[in-house]
Amino acid sequence: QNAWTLWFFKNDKSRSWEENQGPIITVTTVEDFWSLYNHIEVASRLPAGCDYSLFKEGIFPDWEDVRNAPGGRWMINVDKRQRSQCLDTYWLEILFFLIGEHADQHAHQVNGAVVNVRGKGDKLAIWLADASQPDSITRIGKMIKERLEIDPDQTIGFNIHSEEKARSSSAKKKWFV
Ligand code: MGP
Repeated sequence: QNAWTLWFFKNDKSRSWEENQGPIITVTTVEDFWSLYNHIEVASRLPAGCDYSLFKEGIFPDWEDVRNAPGGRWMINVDKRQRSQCLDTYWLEILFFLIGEHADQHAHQVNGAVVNVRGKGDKLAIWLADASQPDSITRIGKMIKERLEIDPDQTIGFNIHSEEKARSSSAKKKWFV
C-alpha cells in the first residue's frame, strides 16, 4: 500500500537532534524490505543512543512533521534484561504491522514506528497521525499488545506529541490499554 523509509539516528552531540536523523532507504516491496532487513544490524546490537525509525515515505520521524504534529505515540518499554530476548522480535513484529498494513481500517492512522536503544532501557513506539480519535487509538493499542503478546495485566501508554514536546519526557499519558 505504501512506500516506507528507514531512518537511522546516531547521537552526535555536536549536531542537532534533527541533523542526527538520516534516511537509509525507502522500500516499496516485501522483497526490498527483506533485503534491507538482512543487510542492517539488528536493533539489540546497535550502540546505546541510536534509533531506527520506519515511516511512510515523506514523513520526517519527528513531532514537528505536519503529518505527525496532531498525533501521538504508543510507547512500549523494554527492560534491560529483556533486550536480547524481546527487542528484535518486538521490532520485527512492529515492522510487519506497519508494512503489512495490519491496522486494517485504521491503517491511515499509522505513520511509523521507532526503536530507541538506550542504556537505561530500550523503548519502542508506534506513531499515530491523529490524537483526537480515541477509538482508533485504543483499537490500535490493543492490536499491538496482542501482536507482541504483551501480558494483558501490563499496560502500555499513549503520549500526545504536542504535550510531550511541551513537557519533555515526563508527559502524562492519556490512554492506556
Ligand atoms: P528520545 O530520544 O525520544 O528519548 O528523546 P531518550 O533518549 O530516552 O530520552 P528521554 O528524554 O525520553 O529520557 C530524547 C530527546 O530528544 C528529547 O528530550 C528531545 O530533546 C529530543 N527529541 C526526541 N524526539 C522524538 C524529538 C522530536 O520529534 N523532535 C525534536 N525536535 N526533538 C526530539
